[in-house]
Order: sequence, then structure tokens, then C-alpha cells
Amino acid sequence: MAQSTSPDDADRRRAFYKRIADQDLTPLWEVLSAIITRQPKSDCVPNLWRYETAREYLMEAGELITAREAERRVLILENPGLRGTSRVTTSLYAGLQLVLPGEVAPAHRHSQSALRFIVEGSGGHTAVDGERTPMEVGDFVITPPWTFHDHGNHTSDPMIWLDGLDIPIVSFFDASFAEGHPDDEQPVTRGAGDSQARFGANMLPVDYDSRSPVSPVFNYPYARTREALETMRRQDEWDPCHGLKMRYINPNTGGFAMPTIATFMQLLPKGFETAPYRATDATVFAVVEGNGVTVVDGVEMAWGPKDIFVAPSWKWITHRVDDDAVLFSFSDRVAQQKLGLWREERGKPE
Ligand code: GTQ
Repeated sequence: MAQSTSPDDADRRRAFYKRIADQDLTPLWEVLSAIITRQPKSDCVPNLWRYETAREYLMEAGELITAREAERRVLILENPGLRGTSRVTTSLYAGLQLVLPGEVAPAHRHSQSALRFIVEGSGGHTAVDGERTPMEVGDFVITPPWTFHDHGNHTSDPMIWLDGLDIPIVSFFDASFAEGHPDDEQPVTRGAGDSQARFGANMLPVDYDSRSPVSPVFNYPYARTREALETMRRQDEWDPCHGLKMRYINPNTGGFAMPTIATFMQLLPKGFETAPYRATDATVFAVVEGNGVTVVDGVEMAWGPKDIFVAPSWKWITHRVDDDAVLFSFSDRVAQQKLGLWREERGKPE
């Protein structure tokens, strides 16, 4: 039952708060319900970035600064509710990166994990651990924490991809380290396709025994992903909330491909309308194929190929699609699951 506070009590309390503030103490009861909320409460809002618009500005940035000078020529996708914080969701960073023909984004490494989801171009490369992987539209490429990586484009067209990094998570833990490589491009020590052959062919080297939380496969090519979805659709029942949804894995553990960022690819067949779904992992979606509308917390976002949109934590989400649609997505689900925090709910709002 609510008790009334006399003006006298209120004055005494205020005076008390002031006195203890000098000792770096503060009363929990004034903030408890704000810091331990009954439901997730976030400044992150639903938002859509139209590729066509973002691309124009990205190409303009291409005339303003070189990849070498910028180190990474990226336009950050900043959540409208989190402006000034370089965040797409509370826990994740996203940006669109451009590497023009003939350019190199110089080698460096950092504690942050990075993913690339290729949006435009064909045959540019990312080098990781001495291996260059060519990048094609729809490929999902990872850069594990503290591995040197450089990006190059020896083709005649721009390469553009979506970067996803766990920058806010690493900042939260005050665990960021970074350094440059002495050379712009790290030496190539392994042939293209080496990690795919060694770890991505449903086999592992016989004595391979790594407890690493990072996948040894660093390119998950779209051609294989798409073919898998197409083959499965003949057999699978469509999940009411997800259509046909797969997660990218570390073949050595069966866990997610990255230690902090979970990644997914889903197929929604022409005309499909999903049932409402919500989960505690705010999610970034990148459209690979198709057109549709996603409604998040009552906000309608109409999308087409290459558009990017975001759904905050614990808001009801539905998709309806006009034609066969393929959506890549990433979130902090893997981190939340390790910490015992992740929740999901299917059904109807209220
Ligand atoms: O390609 O290494 O979007 O270090 C932000 C930071 C990309 C990268 C980003 C980075 C990179």
C-alpha cells in the first residue's frame, strides 16, 4: 500500500541523500524500479535503413577519404534511439563498409569479434590468419577476436558489406585492445579455401581438439546456404514464427559461429505471414532476397533486397512477405544464453 510522505520526512531524506553523497553512497530505494525493471526497457527503437540511400552516401564518402586513410571506410548504422553511441542495438554495432577497386583496408587486430555480410560486389577479399577468402553477395564471413585482418579489392567494382561487431559488449567489460600490423596486408600463408576444406566439409583434422568458442570456418558461402534452404523447403514444416530458420555454427562445437554474436539465415515463402514472436535479443536483419513488411512494436517497415532493419529486445515482431524472402540476421543471443539471460515468447500481444 502506498504510504504518504510528510513534507518533513521528504526534507529529512533529501538532506540525508546529500550528506551521504559526499561519501559516494546513494539510496537504492530511489532507483530500484528503474534499474531492475519488470520487463526489458530500452532506448533502442525499430528502424530501417534503405540500401539505396545509404549506398549513395557511402559512395560519396568514397570520394572524401581513402580506405587506407580511414583505416575502415564505414558509415555506422546508428540506432535513432541511441545516437552518438555507435550502436545499432544496445549491445551491438553495425556499419556499411566500402572498399573501392584497388584499395586496401590495412591489417589490424582487436579484441572485438567482427562479422561481414556481403551486400554488393564480387571477388574482393578479407584476409584472416594468413588466408584470403573471396567474398560474394550473401556470404557470411567472420573475423575472430585478436586475429589480424585486412580487406582488399582487386576487382573493377566496389565491394560493400555489412559489418557487425560486439563493440558495445567489449566496451561494457572495459576489455578493448587493438593494434596495427607492420604491413598493410598480412602475408598470405594458406591457399584460398583452406579453412573451408579443413573444417567446413563435415570433417575435422583427426587430432583437432580446440575448445575455442570461435569457428575455424571463416567464410560461410551463400551458394551453399541458399541451396540448403531450397532443399529443406521440400521437406520441412514451416515454423509459424520463423518460416525456415537456420543458425550458423562452429562445426567443432555445434555452438554459434562466434562467441558473442549469433547469426541466422531464414527463408520465408511467398505470401507467408509469421505469428507474433519476441525474444530478449535485439536483432539486426539484412535482406538478401524478396520484398516484405516487418512490424515491430506497431512500427511497419517495408523492405526489399539489401535493406537493413533492426528489432529491439522483447518487442513483438511479425513478417509478411510478397515473394520468397531470405533474411540474414544477427543478435547477442549467444552471449545472453551463456549468461542464462535469454528468453523468448511466441503468441499474441496481451
Ligand atoms: O573491418 O576491422 O565496421 O575494425 C568497425 C571496426 C569494421 C574492420 C568496422 C573495424 C572494422
